[in-house]
Amino acid sequence: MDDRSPITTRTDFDAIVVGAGFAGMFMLHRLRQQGLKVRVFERGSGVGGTWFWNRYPGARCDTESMEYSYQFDDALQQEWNWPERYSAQPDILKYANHVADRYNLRADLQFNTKVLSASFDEARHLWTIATDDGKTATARYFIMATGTLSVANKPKFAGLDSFKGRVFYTSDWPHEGVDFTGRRVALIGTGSSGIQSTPHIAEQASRLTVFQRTPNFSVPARNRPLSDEERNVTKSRYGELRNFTYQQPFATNFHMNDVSALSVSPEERRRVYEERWNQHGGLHFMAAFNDLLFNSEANKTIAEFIVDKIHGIVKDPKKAEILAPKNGVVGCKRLCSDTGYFETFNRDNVDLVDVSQSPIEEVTETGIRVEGDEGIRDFGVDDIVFATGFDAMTGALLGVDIKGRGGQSLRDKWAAGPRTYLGLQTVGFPNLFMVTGPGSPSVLSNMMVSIDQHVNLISDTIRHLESAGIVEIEPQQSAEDAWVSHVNEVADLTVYPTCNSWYLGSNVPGKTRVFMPYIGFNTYVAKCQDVVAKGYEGFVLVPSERKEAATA
Ligand code: N01
Repeated sequence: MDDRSPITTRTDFDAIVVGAGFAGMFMLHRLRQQGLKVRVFERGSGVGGTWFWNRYPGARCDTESMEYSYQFDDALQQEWNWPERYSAQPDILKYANHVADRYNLRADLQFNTKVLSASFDEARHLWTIATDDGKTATARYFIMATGTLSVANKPKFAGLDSFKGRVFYTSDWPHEGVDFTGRRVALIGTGSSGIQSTPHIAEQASRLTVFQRTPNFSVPARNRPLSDEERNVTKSRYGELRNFTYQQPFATNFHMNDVSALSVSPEERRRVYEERWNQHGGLHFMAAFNDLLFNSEANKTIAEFIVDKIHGIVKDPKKAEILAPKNGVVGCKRLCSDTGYFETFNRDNVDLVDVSQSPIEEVTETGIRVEGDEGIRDFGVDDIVFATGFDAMTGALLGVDIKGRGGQSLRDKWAAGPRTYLGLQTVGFPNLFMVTGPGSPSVLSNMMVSIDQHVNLISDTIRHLESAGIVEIEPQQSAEDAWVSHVNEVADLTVYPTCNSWYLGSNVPGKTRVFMPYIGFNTYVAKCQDVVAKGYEGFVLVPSERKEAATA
């Protein structure tokens, strides 16, 4: 918390930003550079967003460190030394804090403050924001930098409140850490968070029982320390590398092998997959061939390869059978990147329970009850770890009760799924901007690059509005409708809509199934540039009355 006086007056700020993760911090920096008075509200007690909350053992980024970092200041990227190829959560949080200090961001950050609601005043072209400290503040621009994976999906198992042991969520991990020594631990969920934490918890716990609903594809991350030489080589051509990633569909350098998986012999395919598995690792796997995400026959070849690997690693054939996805589509759910995940199931203290056919029935005082063909099975545990994911992309946006023009609620408008123009704005909510909102590349890109692009676009737009005397910006209905259709048309060209994933919101009970991210960062950037070049094509820009009168 900063030491400045609390907000006591209305209309205090030019811009109010929600969230002090990487998006909110950069947004603040950019707008302050433009001379705007900005306040950032953050519900946590520190900066870092997702990296502030997700402190579970093994938490690590799946984008390479030298790319998963800010690019707005060459001095910053030259002076910072990432220790590993893929950064661990503590290193990323250290970096976030360094940035906050280096640019004196804390002066305009208000921590421990949750934004509850926001409403638009049409007569005054202002947003009024209410926070959980009972105060309100107004601003001309309201910017949601709330992240895409920031609201936890917490399954409501019957009896959970009666459980006498400890309960943890990977997405809200205790800051002091957790000691599992001598404990019997249940872990529910086998997405990236479960897959990363499993090997670490298994090392400490007396027994770890993993409850798996859907088998997942995971490949070795091949993480390792970065040498000075490697860092220096990247730093010497950082500008060139950053430009290159801006032209890539996922805003990262995946080393795409620009050949169809179906155009080569089975032996050659195997050779390429082995090379990716042994050397590149991680998400680079999806670039082993150029059609893995577009052609289900091509995708089957990589699925078979990974399934073979799982059977080769996991010694107990029953466990291997449960772990290996059947008819799975690789990358449809985000591909996981692990260090020793499948190997962990060879430990004597690790069990695996398939809950795909017989879901977790309830949590009892002493453990987890599963009822299925084998009758009722009780698993006595001391601790339960939920690695059950997020209400992704819309959860945090709809977590604030946002009311736009005519008192329309964003929750109502998006009841059947999010509708935006460019993932940036939505009709009926003037001057509300979303950083990496639904309909933008966001989670299907290197988030740091998408944040860079969106923050620059929003701040440039605000600069334009200020200089042109525009008091409101909002998408045209036709532009929004066309964009929503386009996002879906592009998704339908790929394998993404063919499974249940958080990209579609289908991991959250009751959430409408709609594909949310836009696929193709490079085409998205070109589209945004074109929109701006054409005078903000697809947006309605309302001049101030004074200006209207002057030009009448
Ligand atoms: O969440 P998930 P996550 N009963 O939604 C299961 C990023 N991330 O936190 O598949 C039983 O992927 C659910 O089962 P199912 C990354 O983008 C990145 O792991 O729905 N199980 C699934 O197995 C990632 O994709 C990094 O059938 C239940 C699991 O919980 C995203 O965050 C690290 C259940 C949730 O998996 C989300 O990952 C961590 C229930 N009632 C996260 N409800 C890196 O950078 C849910 N599940 C590497």
